[in-house]
Amino acid sequence: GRVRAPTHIISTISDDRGEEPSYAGVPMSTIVERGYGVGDVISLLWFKRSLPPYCTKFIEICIMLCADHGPCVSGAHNAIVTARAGKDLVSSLVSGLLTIGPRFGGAVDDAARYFKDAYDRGLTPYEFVEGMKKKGIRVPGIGHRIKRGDNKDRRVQLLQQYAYSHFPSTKYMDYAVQVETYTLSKANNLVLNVDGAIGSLFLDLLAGSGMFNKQEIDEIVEIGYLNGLFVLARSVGLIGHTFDQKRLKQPLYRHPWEDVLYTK
Ligand code: Q5B
Repeated sequence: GRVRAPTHIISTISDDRGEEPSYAGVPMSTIVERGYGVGDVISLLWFKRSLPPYCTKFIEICIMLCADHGPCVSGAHNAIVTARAGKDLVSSLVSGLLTIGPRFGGAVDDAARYFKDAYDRGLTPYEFVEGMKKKGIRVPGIGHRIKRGDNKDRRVQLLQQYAYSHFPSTKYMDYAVQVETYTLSKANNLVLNVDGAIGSLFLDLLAGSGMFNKQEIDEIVEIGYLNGLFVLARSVGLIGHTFDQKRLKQPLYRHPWEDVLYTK
């Protein structure tokens, strides 16, 4: 019989061979006709399934809330400096994106991993936080440079409010809030931050929507899909900052001497 030559690439999320491209089997025309949004497209291309509207709306809220956080954060600063060095859009964007990591915006996956492990093992917030301290690991999803217990992050509150009114269960987020209550008793800056809110709420979405089995949830958490939400969202802001600098015809950035401690 006919033998298929081995292929060099396996792809399962999209197909451009027919009359029109399709995402996870859904043709472009259907996506447009049914009024799908970015959340639906992310569901198809990342999770290979159509998620219920409350889930796709949640994904879109995450993206809207994380799109930008002003010019002073690491990513925007890098993009601004790069744009002012005369570099192109892609260079400025990438320079900003490269700052996303364990301290800035890239703690979503680890927050989900650690909150899930601690909750599933039945650890009290005290046992979890003190256990992390003994291991010398900062709790991902906790802490912020400018937010405080008496000045909480509005984005976190908005995500929580949405989940309370739409999610069947918020057990992981409730656990993250208990962790926050404990960390705030130690220091006023140790609030649940936007990474921790998205990480814990996405666990609730995965576990409560009935759209994923246990093996799929473990795989999503293990591979680390969730930093992708911050990366995608913040790209919108980083591109905006790049255009802003170019529109303003800003000159080459040079950091002022007065702001450097020259020491031996
Ligand atoms: N301490 C975020 O630190 C930050 C602790 C902790 C235990 C913790 C820090 C951290 C985990 C990673 C994380 C996401 C680096 C943050 C984001 C997006 C953003 C950004 C924006 C946007 C801030 C002072 C004392 C020390 C530390 C202890 C701090 N965090 N202990 N667990 N998690 N968090 N990142 O203020 O005894 O004095 O040595 O790494 O979730 O990135 O808006 O800016 O949208 O753009 O620099 O919101 O919390 O505090 O380093 O001076 O620490 O607190 O051990 O204790 P800070 P430090 P000690 S959201």
